[in-house]
Amino acid sequence: MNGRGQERSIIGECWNVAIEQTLVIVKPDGVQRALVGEIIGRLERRGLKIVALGLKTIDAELAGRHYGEHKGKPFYDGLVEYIGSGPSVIMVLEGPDAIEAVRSTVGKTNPVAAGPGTIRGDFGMMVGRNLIHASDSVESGKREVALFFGDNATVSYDRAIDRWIVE
Ligand code: IDP
Ligand code: MG
Repeated sequence: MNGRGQERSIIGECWNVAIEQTLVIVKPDGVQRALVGEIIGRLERRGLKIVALGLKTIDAELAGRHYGEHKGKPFYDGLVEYIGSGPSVIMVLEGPDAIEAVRSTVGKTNPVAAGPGTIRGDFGMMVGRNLIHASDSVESGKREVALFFGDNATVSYDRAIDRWIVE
């Protein structure tokens, strides 16, 4: 218990803030440019917890399922080619309001419009090479985590620092 009569659970509610999971992909350009550590480090230092992690080349079938909402758009074929052009680092991050926290750390889709201090704003130049994917809603987060890692594949654990990050 946390002193307010609430259970201190890692997944659930803490002080009216939802503990969420989000799927993050360091895309092939991030891997090739040796930015994996930099990108994960920024998200980790913000307070997010890694609960699943792997390296994989995303084939066209998986890309089609992941990016289904973009089928038919002019950039779709190029997007599938880009995301499958080499290995990606794929992870599930967890934390309070994790969807919004990660999206704001990642920055706008087009790196040129992304603010300085964001991952895309600091390291990207073009929308078709924007380094990183992050789920855009709780619903898409759940769908994407299940798509890449299956059900119940995340690891539940406590870190000593969590009480300095989650009130
Ligand atoms: P998001 O990654 O910020 O959620 P979405 O609009 O969902 O952005 O687009 C998915 C991905 O498709 C982008 O991250 C980017 O890699 C690619 N993309 C989106 N718009 C364009 C475009 O106009 N040209 C080329 N690639 C694009
Ligand atoms: Mg999106």
